[in-house]
Amino acid sequence: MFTTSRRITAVTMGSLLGLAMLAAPATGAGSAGADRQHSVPDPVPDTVTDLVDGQIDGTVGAEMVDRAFTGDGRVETTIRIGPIVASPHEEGDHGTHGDGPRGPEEKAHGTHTTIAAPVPTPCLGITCQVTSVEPDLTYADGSRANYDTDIMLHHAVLFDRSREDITCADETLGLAGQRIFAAGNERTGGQIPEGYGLPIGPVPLLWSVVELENFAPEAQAVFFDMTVEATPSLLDSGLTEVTPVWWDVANCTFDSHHHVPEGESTTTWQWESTLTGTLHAAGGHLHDGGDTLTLHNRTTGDELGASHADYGNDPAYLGHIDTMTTCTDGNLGTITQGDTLELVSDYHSHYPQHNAMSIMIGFVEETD
Ligand SMILES: [Cu+2]
Repeated sequence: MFTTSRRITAVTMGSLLGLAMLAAPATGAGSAGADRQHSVPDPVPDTVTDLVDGQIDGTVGAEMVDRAFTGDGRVETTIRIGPIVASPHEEGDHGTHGDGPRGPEEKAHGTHTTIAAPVPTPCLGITCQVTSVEPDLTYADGSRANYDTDIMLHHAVLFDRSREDITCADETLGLAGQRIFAAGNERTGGQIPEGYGLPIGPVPLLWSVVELENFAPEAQAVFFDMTVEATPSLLDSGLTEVTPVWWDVANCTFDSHHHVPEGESTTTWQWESTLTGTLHAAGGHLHDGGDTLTLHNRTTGDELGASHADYGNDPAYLGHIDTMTTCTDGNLGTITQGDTLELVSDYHSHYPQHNAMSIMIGFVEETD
């Protein structure tokens, strides 16, 4: 079902971004999910150049700063992307914050900086199964960067260009590779239920896009950190593989932005499933004003998962969205190829927004 040309061109976006270390051929990228792998970089198509032009301010490095065996066969790796120098915001005005509908009454105004970075593999030359990812935004000394220090993590997306994206396979964005994890400023971790793992190949085919919003009148240097827990699968990890699936009301656009009006609103998006299996985990991302993100299987009538936004739990967020709940108990429901899945996004915003987001990532055990 996947053509050779599509599989091969998925390699090229990383090279295009000047990520020299990503230009290595993906040969031997592991046996897991071999049907979505490819091995040869090829010339950059013009459509991808157009897509990325103007979206990325530059590239930065990334480093594995810590690595420890947890004793139960897992490896915990801390990866730091950066330093990322967020451009100064001349006006430095936050707006005010207060009681809801949801989130602050005024949009925060800052200056955006977007970078691309290679991501070192947590697997050290062998295939492994990732079981959790914990994101954070910090300064060089390890202290946390947030609204209370005049900066926020607009979003970070992690791509595996050794595999084809599930819901954007036929779109230009699909050329970037499979979207396997994302984080907003709420920094929700990705947790895969016991017994399951996300397969990552042995060569560094992971890369990321990180967008920051700086409210300070001076530049700020920060790091996007990820603590990744993985089980090396030299022989048999004993874990069942799951496939990451990205559902997004503005799917396959580079920025995932969509409009929400002032007040209560619902935005929906449907996708005809191209895979068959069981959904084992799901988590969502919304912006200020966001309430709930729900995934339904309209064919079976089942609700598969809901992710709720919350506010006011951590003073560092100054009233902005600080929590998205996740569903990680496993067995959230079944999906059959051809089923209609619907993502329903509820906002109750103090102000109209042109760049809201409503994204859910799920992990599916494919059974066909
Ligand atoms: Cu976002």
